[in-house]
Amino acid sequence: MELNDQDALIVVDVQNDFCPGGALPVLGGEGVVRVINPLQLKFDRIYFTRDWHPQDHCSFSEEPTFRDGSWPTHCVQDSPGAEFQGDLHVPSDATIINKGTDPDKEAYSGFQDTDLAARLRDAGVERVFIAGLATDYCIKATALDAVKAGFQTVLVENGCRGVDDEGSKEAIAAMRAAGVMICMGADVGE
Ligand code: VGL
Ligand code: ZN
Repeated sequence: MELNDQDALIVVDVQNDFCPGGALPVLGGEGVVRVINPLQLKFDRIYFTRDWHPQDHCSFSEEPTFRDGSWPTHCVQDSPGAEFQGDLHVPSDATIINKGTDPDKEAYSGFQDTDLAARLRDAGVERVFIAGLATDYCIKATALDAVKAGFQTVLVENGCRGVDDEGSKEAIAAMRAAGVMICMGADVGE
Protein backbone atom coordinates (compact mmCIF):
# COMPACT_ATOMS: atom_id res chain seq x y z
CA MET A 1 0.00 0.00 0.00
CA GLU A 2 1.85 3.07 -1.22
CA LEU A 3 1.79 6.25 0.82
CA ASN A 4 1.39 9.84 -0.34
CA ASP A 5 1.36 13.36 1.09
CA GLN A 6 -2.27 13.17 2.14
CA ASP A 7 -1.73 10.26 4.55
CA ALA A 8 -1.56 10.46 8.34
CA LEU A 9 -0.99 8.00 11.16
CA ILE A 10 -3.23 8.11 14.24
CA VAL A 11 -1.72 6.38 17.27
CA VAL A 12 -4.54 5.64 19.71
CA ASP A 13 -4.10 5.51 23.49
CA VAL A 14 -0.76 3.70 23.81
CA GLN A 15 -0.63 4.53 27.52
CA ASN A 16 0.68 2.73 30.61
CA ASP A 17 -2.75 1.99 32.04
CA PHE A 18 -3.68 -0.02 28.93
CA CYS A 19 -0.50 -2.09 29.14
CA PRO A 20 0.40 -4.95 31.51
CA GLY A 21 0.88 -3.53 35.01
CA GLY A 22 -1.59 -0.71 34.33
CA ALA A 23 -5.07 -0.12 35.71
CA LEU A 24 -6.93 -1.47 32.67
CA PRO A 25 -4.40 -3.74 31.02
CA VAL A 26 -4.90 -5.08 27.52
CA LEU A 27 -3.20 -8.45 27.07
CA GLY A 28 0.02 -7.83 25.12
CA GLY A 29 -0.82 -4.14 24.87
CA GLU A 30 2.83 -3.10 24.91
CA GLY A 31 3.34 -5.26 21.80
CA VAL A 32 1.78 -2.62 19.55
CA VAL A 33 4.87 -0.45 20.05
CA ARG A 34 7.00 -2.86 18.03
CA VAL A 35 4.70 -2.22 15.06
CA ILE A 36 3.98 1.47 15.64
CA ASN A 37 7.56 2.73 16.14
CA PRO A 38 8.80 1.53 12.73
CA LEU A 39 5.53 2.65 11.14
CA GLN A 40 6.13 6.21 12.32
CA LEU A 41 9.20 6.46 10.09
CA LYS A 42 6.92 6.23 7.05
CA PHE A 43 4.66 9.17 7.94
CA ASP A 44 5.16 12.93 7.93
CA ARG A 45 1.95 13.49 9.85
CA ILE A 46 1.35 11.63 13.11
CA TYR A 47 -1.33 12.28 15.72
CA PHE A 48 -1.28 10.70 19.18
CA THR A 49 -4.53 10.40 21.06
CA ARG A 50 -4.62 9.79 24.78
CA ASP A 51 -7.38 8.91 27.18
CA TRP A 52 -7.16 11.87 29.56
CA HIS A 53 -9.76 11.63 32.28
CA PRO A 54 -10.41 13.85 35.29
CA GLN A 55 -10.26 12.03 38.64
CA ASP A 56 -14.08 11.96 38.85
CA HIS A 57 -14.78 10.65 35.34
CA CYS A 58 -18.22 9.07 34.92
CA SER A 59 -16.83 5.77 33.58
CA PHE A 60 -14.95 5.03 36.81
CA SER A 61 -16.45 2.44 39.15
CA GLU A 62 -15.36 0.59 42.27
CA GLU A 63 -17.03 -2.51 40.83
CA PRO A 64 -16.46 -2.18 37.09
CA THR A 65 -18.12 -4.66 34.77
CA PHE A 66 -16.27 -3.45 31.64
CA ARG A 67 -19.08 -4.54 29.32
CA ASP A 68 -21.52 -1.85 30.47
CA GLY A 69 -18.88 0.82 30.07
CA SER A 70 -17.84 1.00 33.71
CA TRP A 71 -14.10 0.76 34.19
CA PRO A 72 -11.55 0.86 36.97
CA THR A 73 -10.03 4.30 37.47
CA HIS A 74 -7.59 4.73 34.58
CA CYS A 75 -5.69 7.35 32.59
CA VAL A 76 -6.21 10.12 35.10
CA GLN A 77 -4.73 13.37 33.76
CA ASP A 78 -1.04 13.80 34.66
CA SER A 79 -0.84 10.44 36.47
CA PRO A 80 1.87 7.88 35.58
CA GLY A 81 -0.83 5.56 34.20
CA ALA A 82 -1.84 8.19 31.66
CA GLU A 83 1.70 8.59 30.32
CA PHE A 84 2.55 7.08 26.96
CA GLN A 85 4.02 3.60 27.21
CA GLY A 86 7.75 4.08 27.83
CA ASP A 87 9.03 2.46 24.63
CA LEU A 88 6.66 4.36 22.33
CA HIS A 89 8.50 6.91 20.27
CA VAL A 90 6.81 10.28 20.79
CA PRO A 91 8.61 13.17 19.05
CA SER A 92 9.02 16.30 21.18
CA ASP A 93 6.85 18.24 18.71
CA ALA A 94 4.19 15.53 18.48
CA THR A 95 0.54 16.46 18.06
CA ILE A 96 -1.30 15.10 21.09
CA ILE A 97 -5.08 14.90 21.19
CA ASN A 98 -6.63 14.56 24.67
CA LYS A 99 -10.06 12.96 24.92
CA GLY A 100 -12.47 11.93 27.65
CA THR A 101 -11.70 15.13 29.53
CA ASP A 102 -15.34 15.94 30.36
CA PRO A 103 -16.20 14.27 33.71
CA ASP A 104 -19.78 13.66 32.56
CA LYS A 105 -19.12 12.15 29.13
CA GLU A 106 -17.45 8.99 27.85
CA ALA A 107 -15.33 9.48 24.77
CA TYR A 108 -13.82 6.42 23.17
CA SER A 109 -13.22 8.14 19.84
CA GLY A 110 -10.29 10.45 19.24
CA PHE A 111 -12.68 12.59 17.21
CA GLN A 112 -15.24 13.10 19.96
CA ASP A 113 -15.19 16.67 21.29
CA THR A 114 -11.67 17.22 19.94
CA ASP A 115 -10.21 19.19 17.06
CA LEU A 116 -8.71 16.08 15.43
CA ALA A 117 -10.89 16.24 12.30
CA ALA A 118 -10.18 19.95 11.84
CA ARG A 119 -6.46 19.42 12.30
CA LEU A 120 -6.42 16.62 9.75
CA ARG A 121 -8.36 18.69 7.23
CA ASP A 122 -6.15 21.73 7.79
CA ALA A 123 -3.13 19.54 7.06
CA GLY A 124 -4.71 18.30 3.83
CA VAL A 125 -5.04 14.74 5.10
CA GLU A 126 -7.34 12.48 3.08
CA ARG A 127 -6.44 9.05 4.43
CA VAL A 128 -5.72 7.93 7.99
CA PHE A 129 -3.98 4.79 9.23
CA ILE A 130 -4.99 3.79 12.74
CA ALA A 131 -3.14 1.66 15.32
CA GLY A 132 -3.02 1.38 19.12
CA LEU A 133 -5.36 0.38 21.97
CA ALA A 134 -7.90 -1.00 22.36
CA THR A 135 -9.31 -2.64 19.24
CA ASP A 136 -12.79 -3.20 20.67
CA TYR A 137 -13.23 0.28 22.18
CA CYS A 138 -11.17 3.31 21.24
CA ILE A 139 -9.76 1.94 17.98
CA LYS A 140 -13.20 0.93 16.78
CA ALA A 141 -14.82 4.24 17.76
CA THR A 142 -11.97 6.28 16.25
CA ALA A 143 -12.01 4.34 12.97
CA LEU A 144 -15.79 4.59 12.59
CA ASP A 145 -15.68 8.33 13.29
CA ALA A 146 -12.84 8.76 10.79
CA VAL A 147 -15.05 7.21 8.10
CA LYS A 148 -17.97 9.44 9.14
CA ALA A 149 -15.72 12.49 8.96
CA GLY A 150 -14.95 11.59 5.34
CA PHE A 151 -11.44 10.16 5.63
CA GLN A 152 -10.35 7.01 3.86
CA THR A 153 -9.56 4.81 6.83
CA VAL A 154 -7.09 1.95 7.19
CA LEU A 155 -6.70 -0.20 10.30
CA VAL A 156 -3.22 -1.56 10.93
CA GLU A 157 -4.41 -4.81 12.43
CA ASN A 158 -1.17 -6.09 13.97
CA GLY A 159 -0.60 -2.65 15.47
CA CYS A 160 -3.69 -3.02 17.65
CA ARG A 161 -4.70 -5.16 20.63
CA GLY A 162 -8.14 -5.61 22.19
CA VAL A 163 -9.59 -5.96 25.68
CA ASP A 164 -11.64 -8.99 24.66
CA ASP A 165 -10.90 -11.44 21.81
CA GLU A 166 -14.48 -11.96 20.74
CA GLY A 167 -15.24 -8.25 21.04
CA SER A 168 -12.17 -7.45 18.95
CA LYS A 169 -13.29 -9.80 16.17
CA GLU A 170 -16.71 -8.16 16.16
CA ALA A 171 -15.10 -4.74 16.16
CA ILE A 172 -12.96 -5.58 13.13
CA ALA A 173 -16.05 -6.91 11.31
CA ALA A 174 -17.95 -3.70 12.14
CA MET A 175 -15.08 -1.54 10.93
CA ARG A 176 -14.79 -3.54 7.72
CA ALA A 177 -18.54 -3.23 7.14
CA ALA A 178 -18.26 0.54 7.54
CA GLY A 179 -15.62 0.69 4.81
CA VAL A 180 -12.42 0.54 6.84
CA MET A 181 -9.59 -1.21 5.02
CA ILE A 182 -7.50 -3.66 7.03
CA CYS A 183 -3.77 -4.08 6.56
CA MET A 184 -0.59 -5.14 8.35
CA GLY A 185 2.16 -2.74 9.40
CA ALA A 186 4.68 -4.30 7.04
CA ASP A 187 2.41 -3.63 4.03
CA VAL A 188 2.26 0.12 4.67
CA GLY A 189 4.40 2.09 2.25
CA GLU A 190 5.41 -0.98 0.26
C1 VGL B 1 -10.45 2.68 26.38
C2 VGL B 1 -11.87 1.72 27.91
C3 VGL B 1 -11.97 2.89 28.61
C4 VGL B 1 -9.61 2.54 25.15
C5 VGL B 1 -10.55 3.88 27.07
O1 VGL B 1 -8.64 3.32 24.97
O2 VGL B 1 -9.89 1.62 24.34
N1 VGL B 1 -11.13 1.62 26.79
N2 VGL B 1 -11.30 3.97 28.17
ZN1 ZN C 1 -11.16 5.70 29.40
